[in-house]
Amino acid sequence: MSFFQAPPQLGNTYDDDGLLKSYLARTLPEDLRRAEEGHLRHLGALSAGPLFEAQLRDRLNEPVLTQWDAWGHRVDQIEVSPLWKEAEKLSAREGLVATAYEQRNGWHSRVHQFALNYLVQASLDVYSCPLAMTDGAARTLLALDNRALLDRALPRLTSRDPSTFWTSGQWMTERTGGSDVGLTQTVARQGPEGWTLHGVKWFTSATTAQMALTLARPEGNGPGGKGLALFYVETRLPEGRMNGISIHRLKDKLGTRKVPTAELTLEGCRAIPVAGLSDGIRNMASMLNVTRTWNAMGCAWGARRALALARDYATRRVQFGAPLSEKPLHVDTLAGMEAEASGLFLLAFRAVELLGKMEAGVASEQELLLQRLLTPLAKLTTGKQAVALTSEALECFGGAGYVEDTGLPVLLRDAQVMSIWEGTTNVLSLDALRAMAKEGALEALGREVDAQLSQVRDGALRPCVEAVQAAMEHAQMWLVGNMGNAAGVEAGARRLALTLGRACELALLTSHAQWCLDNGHGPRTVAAARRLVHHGVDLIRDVDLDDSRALV
Ligand code: MFK
Repeated sequence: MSFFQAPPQLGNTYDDDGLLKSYLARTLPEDLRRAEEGHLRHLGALSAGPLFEAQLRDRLNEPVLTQWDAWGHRVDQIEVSPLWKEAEKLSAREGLVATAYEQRNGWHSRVHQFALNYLVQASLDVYSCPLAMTDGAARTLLALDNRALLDRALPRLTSRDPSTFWTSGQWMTERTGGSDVGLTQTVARQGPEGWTLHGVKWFTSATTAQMALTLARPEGNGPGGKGLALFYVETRLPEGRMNGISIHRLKDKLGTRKVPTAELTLEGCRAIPVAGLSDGIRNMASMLNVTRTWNAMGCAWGARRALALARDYATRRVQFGAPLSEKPLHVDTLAGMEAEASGLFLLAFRAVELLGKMEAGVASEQELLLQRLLTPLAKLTTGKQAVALTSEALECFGGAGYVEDTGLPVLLRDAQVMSIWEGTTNVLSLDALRAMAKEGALEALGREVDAQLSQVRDGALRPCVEAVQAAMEHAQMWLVGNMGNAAGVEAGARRLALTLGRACELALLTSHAQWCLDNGHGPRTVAAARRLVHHGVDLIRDVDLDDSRALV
């Protein structure tokens, strides 16, 4: 008799997610949570049902660039996949950006917005990329308060009407530097009709956007990031032609293959300075803070999707006489993944809360410092976890996890970008160092961790409290001990940053576990916190730099 394996199924992504439910119960005001529950469940059903099915059907559709029409005109049209077209409309309708800007619920608006995205994005083939940049552009225009640009672009970027909704690009990367953006070569020239840009952008994500924020050096300006200015660009002129932009080709990438990522030449691209003619990198920072927060949340929904599929499959796959879900070693593996996914979920949402407080104008000095440090820590820590976790999830399917038409390998390929774009792990570790050195943010993080731990009373959580305290103490001592040793601090920056990120995750998970015990949400998060301790929090090691040099 032939045997056919049943594929993994998804349940409603809201109903099936006990961690999300307990988090929202703890964080959102009760009336808001109750009022929104129907919408959350609706998105959870869409995500697990029609969108997931569409995603599997759409697997082989990738964006196509047409540079020339039949009569030789340069057109540079990008056709995106059917699911992406649907995702654009859905994003507007469901308020996936707008919810944060309508500010109906003060700082909770951000938590609300990201809860919506968390439920649905894993079924939208990384449409989160244009949405993240759209959100970042809206925030940047607000922060820099350019009235004319706000009047023109903000209503579109935050529209709930698909016919008026715009997305934005974030064009930073050039051939000279993805990390060292100060090397940007694009020049801005002022002519009688305004500013034009001239140069090459080497990676532009989601190039179908109607507008972009980008960096260029006004002629005569000095080198480095200070000499750059931030410009607003609309990709098409009113008559429909491209705005001095030609698209060379789409990148042939490992993952995020539904995202049209292009190389562009700007030659006479009309642009408007957003905020003066210098300090472009500083002015772009609010965009980076938003997109890096999206990145951390992207790790949370990617990890949750991988784990949901692996967990369901474990109940369907029988080996050696029993379902995998009854095999102690498989249970151990899934439990380890759940602990990591829980930690990274809470760290990503903590970054969201702080962003929300900052934007609503209710963040304390302390919280502003914390937001500056926690954002890169969340981005870099969750990025590494998402890659490891999705790799493990694929292994849970054995050979099926390595076969494309199961729809599983794409989970890993799409996760891999999370530690690369928006700043690599190393670049973000150095950013975290700068935040600690310049702005005293480590003390703010210490106070945050103490505040989380002060909630904890249950004896089962004692090892978690001790592990966090020991890691934080070690981090502080290591930094003090290496004062004056700039190369040593730089070499150890990633170990330091990951230690702080993991310590923060464990502190958040431990205090959430206590809350769950106190509020009838069960002992599951206690087990997750205890498990995270075993995975290790403190990664700081005294590594001899000369030894490292000898190895490369
Ligand atoms: C779900 C997925 C969603 C995500 C989708 C996104 C789509 C992907 C698109 C991309 O990947 S776009 C490309 C992303 N590229 C990067 O993220 C660049 C990575 N490199 C860095 O972040 C470097 O650290 C940086 C370019 C910022 C270093 O440049 P500099 O010139 O050495 O910057 P410097 O001197 O440290 O900072 C300049 C100013 O900006 C300083 O202010 P002051 O002038 O007042 O001193 C800094 O404090 C400020 N600044 C820099 N980074 C900041 C910041 N302020 C706040 N937050 C930050 N993170």
